[in-house]
Amino acid sequence: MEDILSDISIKRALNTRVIGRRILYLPVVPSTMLAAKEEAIAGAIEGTVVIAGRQTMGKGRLYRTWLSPPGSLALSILLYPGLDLTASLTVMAAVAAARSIKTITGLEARFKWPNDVLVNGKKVAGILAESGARGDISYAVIGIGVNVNNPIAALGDFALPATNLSREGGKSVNRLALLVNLLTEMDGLYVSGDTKAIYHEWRGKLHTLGKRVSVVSGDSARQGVAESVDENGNLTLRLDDGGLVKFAAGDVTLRPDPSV
Ligand code: BT5
Repeated sequence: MEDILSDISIKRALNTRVIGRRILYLPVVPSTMLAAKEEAIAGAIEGTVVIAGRQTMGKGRLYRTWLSPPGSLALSILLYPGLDLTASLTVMAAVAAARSIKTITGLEARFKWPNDVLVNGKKVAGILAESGARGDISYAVIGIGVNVNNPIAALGDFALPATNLSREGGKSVNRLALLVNLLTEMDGLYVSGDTKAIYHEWRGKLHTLGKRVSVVSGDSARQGVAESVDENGNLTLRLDDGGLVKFAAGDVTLRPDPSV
């Protein structure tokens, strides 16, 4: 399979039911999240996928930046899920990413709550779920960025060290094959709607559980042991005084506990 991304090469290699019914490949774009939202506002069909050769203003959570230079993968999927599936989209995308990484590179991916995909303890991919509405139609956009063959040194230093698939696997990775596999896995999970099974697979790869962490929300931080996560990705933290606090995935950042 050639490693050339284009509307045609992707469409030709794809055999999915919902995700990828429409493919928009853009060589350079500020952010595929914004492009996918514009598609939603214009009434695009469910399963529209926007893929970028590179992004100039890639977005992370909480107004952070995601760098996606050439050689990486950056895509956003437009969905019109019911309320039942909306909360599971980040978990679903993480599972799809881990499966495709395993299939295409043989590497085992693990997750750092709530949305980081790690290989050998370093961040290889990030997931961002956003939602909006056009009139009374609610939409969700799920963004996935993967470091594939892009040089890591060029990214700079992050709190959580970054890596890419070619470095971890020792050889360059065919991005088209990875993309097609990722969309196919996501399609299977989304169409199945089996949130229980998806959650169990995700939880099994969650390296955060049982660890001492600091949960940062705005200006405040709480320390404790990450005790459990529920099906919607909410984390329960066991505080040192024995109390329990629950955190929603959307609005917090996880750091190692500075006191250990
Ligand atoms: C994420 O946010 O990890 C979600 C990233 C989602 C990116 C995709 S690409 C396609 C779509 N279009 C977009 O514009 N976004 C989505 P968060 O957990 O907030 O992590 C962001 C943090 O990761 C940054 O503050 C950096 O520390 C670090 N970072 C930035 N670029 C990185 C990279 N390429 N690899 C590893 N870490 C990175």
